[in-house]
Amino acid sequence: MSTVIKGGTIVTADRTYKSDVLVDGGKIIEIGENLSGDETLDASGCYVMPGGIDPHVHLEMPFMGTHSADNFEIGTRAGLAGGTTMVVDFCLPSPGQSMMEALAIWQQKSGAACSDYSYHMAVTWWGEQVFNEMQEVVDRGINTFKHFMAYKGALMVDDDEMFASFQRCAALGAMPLVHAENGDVVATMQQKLLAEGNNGPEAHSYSRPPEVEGEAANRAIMIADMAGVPLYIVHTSCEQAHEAIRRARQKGMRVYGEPLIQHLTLDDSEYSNPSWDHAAQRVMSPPFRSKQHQDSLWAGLQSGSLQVVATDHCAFTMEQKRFGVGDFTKIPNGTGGLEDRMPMLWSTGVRTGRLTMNEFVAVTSTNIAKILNMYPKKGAILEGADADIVVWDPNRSKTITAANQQSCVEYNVFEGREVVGLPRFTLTRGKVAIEESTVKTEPGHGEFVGREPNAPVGAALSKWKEITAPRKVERRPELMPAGV
Ligand code: DUC
Ligand code: ZN
Ligand code: ZN
Ligand code: ZN
Repeated sequence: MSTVIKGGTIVTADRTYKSDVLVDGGKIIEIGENLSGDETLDASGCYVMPGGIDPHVHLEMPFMGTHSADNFEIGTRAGLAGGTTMVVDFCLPSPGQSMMEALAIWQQKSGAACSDYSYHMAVTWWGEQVFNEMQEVVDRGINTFKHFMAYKGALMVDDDEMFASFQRCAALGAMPLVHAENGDVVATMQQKLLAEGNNGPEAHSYSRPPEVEGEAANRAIMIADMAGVPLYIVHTSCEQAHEAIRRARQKGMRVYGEPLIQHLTLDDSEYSNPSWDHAAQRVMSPPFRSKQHQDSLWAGLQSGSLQVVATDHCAFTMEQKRFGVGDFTKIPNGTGGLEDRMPMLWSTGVRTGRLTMNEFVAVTSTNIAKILNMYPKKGAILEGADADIVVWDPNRSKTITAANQQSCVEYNVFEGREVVGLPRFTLTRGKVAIEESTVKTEPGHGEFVGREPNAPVGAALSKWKEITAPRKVERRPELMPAGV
């Protein structure tokens, strides 16, 4: 059965034009005037855009003694409700666990996904087994490897491990991702704050200042350049990390930065709220920053030094957050955002004039589809592309509230925000999953999206330079120190 999206204005990362879109068999089969199909979706007054891609989510992830509350079914439904048609989750082997074993667990968890999905693989420990398995992971369509520079004693990898893994990525044509925070400094600051009696959620943000993130971002960039590999820095939240990315890019390095919608729109005054629950709900890493850091992130999206807006969706219930009463280091780190990313960015970005509509599409969908090597299957309104489409009504509005959200947690960090700009329809591979406030999602409809290596083997240079092989210098015997 074919579907025609009629009377709308197509908005892509490149251009804006009036046209109909004909969809069949899960794909866009024609773009043109006066098209007809078995079913017609009225897009008049709407923008027809590539569905959003959220490249940073944690669904049902084991973490900090519990697991994140939204599973793949709930998380992908929340995404679709807000115009996001694909998510990329992090497959997280526990230290010592085989990547293949972890992948099998993730494949089982994602079986009920309502939209398409992919994975990044995390390198949480290092050894010959990991080195070998990375090839198998790439063969299974996963071309990105995540490294935690924080969470000491748990997920964190040291510099020697990171350097070894980055070189392996270069050899495989894969790209490393980093969570950039200096885990040693964070651990020391946490102990100091607790010893001084600072045990509330506000101390979480004191233990992870912007310098901690800037230092790690700089370090990861230099190590990536030495390994000759591009680098993607997740949840870039502050000027210090953004500055490191800008400088690297100006020098010709392929370094990408990903601000979160939370860091763009919520600031560190949230931690001063007199309610413990309110502050703890907003505990995530990196923490929310001051207004100056927000301005820096917006400027990065506008100038192109930052390329992607994600969520790091990692929702915990109040019961889980309260594990940290009396000790902020035990509050599970994470906030939700999957359902709200697109409406919040439209409202605070496009409606304020900070982003054009085309830039909105670029940072919510097209840029990451290219970076992850899945364009134009995803991230495009083109004939032959997957029909992952959002028909965006710029005049639909709502007040965000936990009472009406898809996420299973009982609060929302954007509670009370008025958003203008919402999906009229969200289509996942041609199927209407959302029609205004009616949810028609199908658990299990989602498919895994495999991604080829980004670059030919050994060619994933971070910048255009020849890496010179070490050359031993021949020295004249009479100029050698005596006795050698
Ligand atoms: N930060 C969070 O807040 N949650 C999940 C993992 C992370 O790095
Ligand atoms: Zn569990
Ligand atoms: Zn992280
Ligand atoms: Zn994350």
